[in-house]
Amino acid sequence: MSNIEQTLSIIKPDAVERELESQIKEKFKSNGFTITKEKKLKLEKSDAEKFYKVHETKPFYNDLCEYLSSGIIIVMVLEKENAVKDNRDLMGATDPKNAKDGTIRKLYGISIDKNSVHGSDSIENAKIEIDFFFNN
Ligand code: IDP
Ligand code: MG
Repeated sequence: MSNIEQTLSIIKPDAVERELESQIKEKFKSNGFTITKEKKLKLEKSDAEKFYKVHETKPFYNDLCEYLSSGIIIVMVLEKENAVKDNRDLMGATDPKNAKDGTIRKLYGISIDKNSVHGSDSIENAKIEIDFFFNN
């Protein structure tokens, strides 16, 4: 039975600045993901605040929103079977120090805040996040 899903991925400013776009996209493609939509943009801080609203009570919320809106990002819809979980596995742990070998954050992440990629954490949030960037 086919279980094709979509998830939202973002290449964050630290990775765009270091020109890691093609390496990271290659990682998605070689792991079976198709990039079905994509755009390159710079968020206003107020947009980042909306996007990360689930984290608004966290101590790092302000820095996180400053950071996500600090430079160009590349936003993509990734598609494959079990895309949400498989992308989380391919990304690795939030803190690159704890990420497994071969994961994107282990390979490219600098620190817990500059961890190179975002990925939706559930099918429900994937829908909300895809809508946020592509249906307006
Ligand atoms: P995730 O990106 O692995 O889903 P979340 O817990 O959803 O991790 O946090 C969103 C983002 O906020 C992380 O990717 C990271 O950049 C940042 N972040 C999470 N925890 C911390 C922290 O303890 N200090 C600073 N930044 C953090
Ligand atoms: Mg998250």
